[in-house]
Amino acid sequence: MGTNVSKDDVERVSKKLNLSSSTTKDLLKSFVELGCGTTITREEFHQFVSRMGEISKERREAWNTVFNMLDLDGNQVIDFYEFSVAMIYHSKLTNDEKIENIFRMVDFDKDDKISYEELHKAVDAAARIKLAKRASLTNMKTVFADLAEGRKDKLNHQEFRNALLSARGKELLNLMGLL
Ligand SMILES: [Ca+2]
Ligand SMILES: [Ca+2]
Repeated sequence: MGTNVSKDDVERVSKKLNLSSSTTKDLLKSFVELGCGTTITREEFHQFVSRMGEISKERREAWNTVFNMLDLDGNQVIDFYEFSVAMIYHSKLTNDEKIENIFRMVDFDKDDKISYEELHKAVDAAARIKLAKRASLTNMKTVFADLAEGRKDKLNHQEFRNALLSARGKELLNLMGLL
């Protein structure tokens, strides 16, 4: 099967994510097998997810949010790099890279800050697709207040990084199924 992903894009993934050429090839193979050409559109993403089982309306909305989270640059398609980040999430990334990617995933409006609403939206979506425990959502306000040390309604890069490295932050990552 052919691919339209350019050599440069493949090299960028391999370099940026520090992957061996065989790992990169395997990822490219999975990407191509999704049959999406160079990028995955929102509709293709939904089709792919629905192949994994029946999708209720509520879950479709949650998957919409997941799509927004995977679309790190917010250009409405998932490219090979964004796909690779998602696929190797648990194994290959350093803590620093994970935190950087989580920041970009949760910053839905791309204003370079994380608000309570954004964090809640991310955890809620994770709960709906069963990555997170729903019950824990009730105290998200407290969690955010703790992360922000009660000082702010939005966290910038550095504050988010520090927050995620705290015990509360680890709890949050756990909650989102990201640890
Ligand atoms: Ca994108
Ligand atoms: Ca934001």
